[in-house]
Amino acid sequence: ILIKAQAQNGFQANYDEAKVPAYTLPDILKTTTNQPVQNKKTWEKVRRPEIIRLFEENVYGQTPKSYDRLTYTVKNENAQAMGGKATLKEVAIEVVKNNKPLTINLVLFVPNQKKSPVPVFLLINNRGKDNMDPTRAQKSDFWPAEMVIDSGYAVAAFHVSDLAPDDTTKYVNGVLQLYPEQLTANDGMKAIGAWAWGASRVLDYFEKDKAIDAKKVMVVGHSRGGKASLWAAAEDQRFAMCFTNCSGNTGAALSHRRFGETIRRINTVFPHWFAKNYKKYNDNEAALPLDQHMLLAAIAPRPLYATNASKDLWADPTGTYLSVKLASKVYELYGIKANLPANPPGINQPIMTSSVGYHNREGEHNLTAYDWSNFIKFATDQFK
Ligand code: GTR
Repeated sequence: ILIKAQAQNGFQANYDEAKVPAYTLPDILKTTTNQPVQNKKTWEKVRRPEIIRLFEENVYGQTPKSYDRLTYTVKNENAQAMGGKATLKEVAIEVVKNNKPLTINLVLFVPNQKKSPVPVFLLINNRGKDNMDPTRAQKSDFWPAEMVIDSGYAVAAFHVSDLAPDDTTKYVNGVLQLYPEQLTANDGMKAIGAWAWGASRVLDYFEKDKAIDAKKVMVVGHSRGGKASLWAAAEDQRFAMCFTNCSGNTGAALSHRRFGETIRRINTVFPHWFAKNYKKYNDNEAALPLDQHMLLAAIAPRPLYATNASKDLWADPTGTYLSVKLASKVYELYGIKANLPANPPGINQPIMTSSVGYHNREGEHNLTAYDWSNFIKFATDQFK
């Protein structure tokens, strides 16, 4: 057994499975008043809304749903992009609330070979903007647009900084200007909530774009972006599918395990990501009325795919797999059996069922062509 205790910014992370504390997770299939959830009706009417409320109140904050106006401008269109394989659209999506505007800059490629409307992969881009270069002078496996187009899907991306700059003080300069009440509320949304909000506004735009099948929008995120892709898909049931890549703590991994990154560490280094209330759980995971398996379950019955990387123990691959497995119980209420094995699969051995999928890629914390090729395969299986 590899026993490694690594100091990260002065925080001791546990990487020893034997040192994972004993914990009891809240039961997904029991309501807060301890009633069993035995069918999808009770799930949809009672338990799922309860779970969303628990995450709003304790973790990601409220997500304001209303705005006054959404308009868009196609800033640039090129029907001969990617050597004629795709149509590029650069779209400025403007959302207005109380006379305050916010612009989301969307880069979208639609395959020319396919009959519209087509399904789309939407990336919440938390890394450099060069990863979503509309000119394609810069190409990156973080957003391998050509690969996705060649597979017959549209591919889109927006940058998180349009919604909330990823910075402990500057995060307020974005969506939060439209909803100032969020800034003071203990359950107000912060950066991760703002990014998820942005994904939903892009979906609002897709509903107006005839090239896109708005019933087949798949939201993708890596790491902090993967936390946001989960929250977006959990809250907004219009998303058809969710991909959460190496999302780790307060993403797809179980917090109660305290393996790798912990709540105290994430709240300290990234105080601008989650609602103020979440700080109550620093070194106090046992008090959480939830864990991340419940967030994953809130996506059911829509397909969900989670990943890890073998050298990224910080994001707790085992805790992520367990979370997916626990969430798969809810898919069973819909008659979709995952039958996931008790233990995580080996490295580079994806598991794809008709509800959930998972892989642990060899290598570092990143979003790569390997990850995307499995996303495409999983999506294609689901849409068959
Ligand atoms: C880390 C953070 C993780 C993850 C990662 C990333 O520093 O601790 O939760 O979000 O950044 O986004 O790459």
